[in-house]
Amino acid sequence: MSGRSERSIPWKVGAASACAPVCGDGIEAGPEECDDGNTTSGDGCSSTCHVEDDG
Ligand SMILES: [Ca+2]
Repeated sequence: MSGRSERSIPWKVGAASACAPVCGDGIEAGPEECDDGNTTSGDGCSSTCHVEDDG
């Protein structure tokens, strides 16, 4: 039997959004204290992804 060619596995590493600490993407990473998926202040997690004291 033949015809079996080597196939390179397409490792897609182009999208770095899952690793990069982007405030508002819902992923708490890097310097972010929180990330609730938005960049709205006043809801407990500020626009810069710092925990807000709702007091
Ligand atoms: Ca927020």
